[in-house]
Amino acid sequence: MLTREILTDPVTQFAEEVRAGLSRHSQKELPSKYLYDATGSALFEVISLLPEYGLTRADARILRRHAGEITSGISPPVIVAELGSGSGKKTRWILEALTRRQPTTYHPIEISPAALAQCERELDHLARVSIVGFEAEYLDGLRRVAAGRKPGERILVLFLGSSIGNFDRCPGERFLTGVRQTLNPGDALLLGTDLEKPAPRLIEAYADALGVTAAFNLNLLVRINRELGAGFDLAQFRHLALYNAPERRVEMHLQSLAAQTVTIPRAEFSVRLEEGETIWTESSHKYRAEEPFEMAPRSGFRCDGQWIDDEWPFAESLLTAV
Ligand code: AVJ
Repeated sequence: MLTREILTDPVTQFAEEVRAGLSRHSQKELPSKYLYDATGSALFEVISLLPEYGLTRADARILRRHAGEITSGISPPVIVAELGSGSGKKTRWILEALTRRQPTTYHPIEISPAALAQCERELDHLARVSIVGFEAEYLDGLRRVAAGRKPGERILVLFLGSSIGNFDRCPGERFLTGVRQTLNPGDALLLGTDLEKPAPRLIEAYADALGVTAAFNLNLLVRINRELGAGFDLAQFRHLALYNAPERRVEMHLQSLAAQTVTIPRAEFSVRLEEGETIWTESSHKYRAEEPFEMAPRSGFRCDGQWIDDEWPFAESLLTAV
């Protein structure tokens, strides 16, 4: 079965956020969630296949090997909500483990309609799984899931792939607190976190030889051109990936190769960039294995288990709402 609810995210919100981020006097920035239009979501799927980018494969290995153990402590009936499902490929292992015990409803929550449609196609064939997707931002979608739960049902929230790494550390914990507030005691959150590794290995992962990550990053300007009528010339920008050691995060930037002024008609403003100036488009924070255990009690959870991949340091942590 396959049904879908659409929650709208107007173009005006995009225009406002672009304007706010690009009119800053200090570091200009754009929200990373806008990287995921249809092209961006497809490019991310390619990134996940790159030899340099081991993150997605590490996550998938953990879920494939340990899905039974991960889900065994959550008492049925369980409904699954996934924050930012993307293609949903890795989720299959969790859903198959649960359907061995019970028919399962799966709610992918995605801001990208293209990714949501792909996720529904990817998982629709699974026996005993009903998919009800939400085209929505994380917490809006999760609130809709929680509002529809039946008495006695537990929610398992999946926040895989180190998507939490896009948040700065304090907002990330506030976000976990927001997730907790929509849940009941006994509900669970499976949290994926990419672990610290040597800076050269990280830089390679975010500045791949083929230039797929560069295309993923530059596509944000293509999207602004298309949706807001802007005049960004891609030849005047380059992709930059750097490791910010004190903050323990990879940062992606778009660097202006010349002094230039770009008009963005549907945001009703123009942005002036100096030669070498950057627009910060994404952060990918890296964690120590003990951090999920420390973040859990500060956001209303208890960490009941953790699984780490040995090939590419990455952790899945199972948090229970207390
Ligand atoms: C999907 C946010 C986890 O930060 O590693 C991959 C996105 N950006 N390459 C990440 C991404 C550039 C990815 N997350």
